[in-house]
Amino acid sequence: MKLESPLDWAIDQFAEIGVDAELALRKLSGLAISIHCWQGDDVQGFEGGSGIPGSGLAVTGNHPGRARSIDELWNDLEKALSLIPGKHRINLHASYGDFRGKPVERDQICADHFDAWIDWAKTLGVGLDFNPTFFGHPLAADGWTLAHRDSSIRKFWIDHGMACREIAKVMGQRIGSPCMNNIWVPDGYKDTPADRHSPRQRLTESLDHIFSKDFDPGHILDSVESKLFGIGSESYVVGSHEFYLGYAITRRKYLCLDAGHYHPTETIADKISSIAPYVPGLLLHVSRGVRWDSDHVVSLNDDLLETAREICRGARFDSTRIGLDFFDASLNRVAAWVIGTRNMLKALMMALLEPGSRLEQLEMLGDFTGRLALMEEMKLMPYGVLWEHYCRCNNVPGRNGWMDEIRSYEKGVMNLRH
Ligand code: RNT
Ligand code: ZN
Repeated sequence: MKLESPLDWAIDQFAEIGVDAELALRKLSGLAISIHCWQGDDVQGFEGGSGIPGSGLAVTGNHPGRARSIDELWNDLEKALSLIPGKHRINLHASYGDFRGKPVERDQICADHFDAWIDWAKTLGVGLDFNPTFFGHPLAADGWTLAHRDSSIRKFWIDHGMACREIAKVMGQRIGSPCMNNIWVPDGYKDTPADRHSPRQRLTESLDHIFSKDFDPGHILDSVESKLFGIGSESYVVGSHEFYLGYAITRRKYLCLDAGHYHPTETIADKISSIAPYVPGLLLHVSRGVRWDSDHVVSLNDDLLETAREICRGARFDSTRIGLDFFDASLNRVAAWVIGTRNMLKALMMALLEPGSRLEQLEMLGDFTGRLALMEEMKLMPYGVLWEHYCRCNNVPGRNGWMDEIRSYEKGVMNLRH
């Protein structure tokens, strides 16, 4: 008797429950993850400034080897991409432009400052996404930008937002794939406000101004991102979930759901099907909050799996953009990208291997015992064999080997940065 290979055996195991594993892997290879550049340098950027004050964000840890220039960040991203199966996208913040050591005001930035990024992305065959940077700047030092009570400060940030849409448009146009331009602002109060209404009205007006120009959705897509609280904005965030939900629905914008931006027992997985019918699309900022919006590296946990399943169940691949948003300076930063992105892909693979119609059928029959039984049995299915196969087919190391590459890159490249 001829012994089946582990791969054939795994494929058979899935076929037995009505799942075509090879089809699932083909679908997986069509999914692009938008990898955030800011894990590589602790959200510092290349403006020569002081990083992220006025953001309500915190990066903790002091692992050596932070990228300090575009070249270093490119090298690190290329290393990460070489260890991640599939074709993906890179997500930039406006503060990561190629400013060549010259100070350029945020309201003056233009596509020229991103030429080098666009050329780099084209060479690698990756798409680009974009974010205006409404923090880490003297005019955001008090934590207020688009909703600032001072109209001249508001104007500065509106102009920044508009400049960024022009840049994103050029990125999408030159690369030939629509660039997602995501707006997140930190604006909020540390303590109980007297007036919750006016800042929200100002934010609406500023956003409407930024979006007043229409662009081809084949070049740029616009999204808005809410938040529950930040450091220094614990009592009130102008751009709350309800604010942006209403805004995105009425203005036909993508809504960005960041996994760390809700109450700790809420999950973005459940929000996808609730919101998707009412907006042009969703952007996910996949992150992992530990007790608070701590932006830990994405782990293959139940939350992530349920989010991946919700994307795959509704086949919402076209209208859901999957972005990552975490920053951990206590780990090797390239490894953080690799671990987080591979986990996102593993979750998507597992979701694509779900026996969807069987589960739905049980549910329709009211057989909730059968539904739970099958869901639990699915947990020990031979996903690992398929993942190894997928990595091999994409010329990247499987479970063994990639960490060795990180260690030698750390020793030979990152540790030499002083
Ligand atoms: C902040 C938001 C936002 C940022 C990045 C750097 O809480 O999540 O998306 O993390 O823009
Ligand atoms: Zn986010």
